[in-house]
Amino acid sequence: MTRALFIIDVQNDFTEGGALAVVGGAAVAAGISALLAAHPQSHRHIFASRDWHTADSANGGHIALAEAPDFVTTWPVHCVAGTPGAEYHPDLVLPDRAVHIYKGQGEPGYSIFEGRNGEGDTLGATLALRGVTDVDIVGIATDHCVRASALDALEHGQHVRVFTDLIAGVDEAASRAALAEMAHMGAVLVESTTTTVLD
Ligand code: VGL
Repeated sequence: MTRALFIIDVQNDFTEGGALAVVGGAAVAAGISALLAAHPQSHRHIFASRDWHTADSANGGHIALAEAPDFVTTWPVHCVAGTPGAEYHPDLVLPDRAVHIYKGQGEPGYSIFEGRNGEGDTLGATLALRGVTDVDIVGIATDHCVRASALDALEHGQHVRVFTDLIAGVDEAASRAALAEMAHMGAVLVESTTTTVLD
């Protein structure tokens, strides 16, 4: 087994005070840092994604520029590449070996599999190269980018776990539905604090 951790979009704009604030986002940042500090060896590979949207662009219909966003498929301007809102939340402490994945450049880009590392490699290619078989997923938002990333990871043949104490969602009902869908498709939902989960 070769295990990877996906840290999805723990960015200032998705946490309290951000342009698309998700309640509980800052706590997720701190919780992930605590997990990494307590279990530095538990994941051989760490991939952290950031929404990295193009400025002054609808990014493929994802961002409502003129009309009001519906907060389901259209959103206020958020995570513009290179701005403070697109940075990781300050309570997220990543090890140097973390691979940074940029996604949503001119497109919605919900799934981390739609992103690329700094060299332009897709995540799917990098996972295959590194022999990753198992993926644990944490981050924001449960009902959007966490959901899409988990479903894509399953599609890529990974064993997938979602750490339910280290995610935060935009909408409560949609997040519940997303968790049910992920589980139905084969993801294991588990708290990161469960004994043996990170052995
Ligand atoms: C996300 C809404 C809009 C996410 C991204 O990271 O889950 N949610 N864009």
